[in-house]
Amino acid sequence: MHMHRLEKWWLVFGISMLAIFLLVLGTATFAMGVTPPGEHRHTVNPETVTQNEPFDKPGLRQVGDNEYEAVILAFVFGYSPDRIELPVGAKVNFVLTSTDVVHGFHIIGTNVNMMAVPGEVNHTSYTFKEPGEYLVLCNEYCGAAHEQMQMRIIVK
Ligand SMILES: [Cu+2]
Repeated sequence: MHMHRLEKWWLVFGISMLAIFLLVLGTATFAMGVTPPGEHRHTVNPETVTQNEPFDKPGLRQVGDNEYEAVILAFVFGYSPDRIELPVGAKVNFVLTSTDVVHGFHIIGTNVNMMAVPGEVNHTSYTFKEPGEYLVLCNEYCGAAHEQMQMRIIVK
């Protein structure tokens, strides 16, 4: 079989690139222990979630100097709690899950935008530097009264 010189080079180049890619991937995975973020998944059983810590007592608790943990349950068609009050400058660590279907958790005017997925716990943090009333909306269509699904965060 006759192969053109450029074809041979192209074949060598392609195979070398593949070998380098697999070498980099293999080194990162097995030698350096790099894993996708999904490795730190935090799961719960959605059927018993309301009986177990911390979702048996959703709400706000102080965990530090002007730092809070907000445990929030999303369900059709609302959030528990549906209102939290915070002092200005409070850092809030949100812990969120859903008891039924997929919901959204978007704090309007901020970059906080999470999904509430049954069986999965989502985390994020946000510092409320500006006083005001923050509206939280569900932005994953979840049923007939989806547009009524909301909560408020009052910062003063
Ligand atoms: Cu919803």
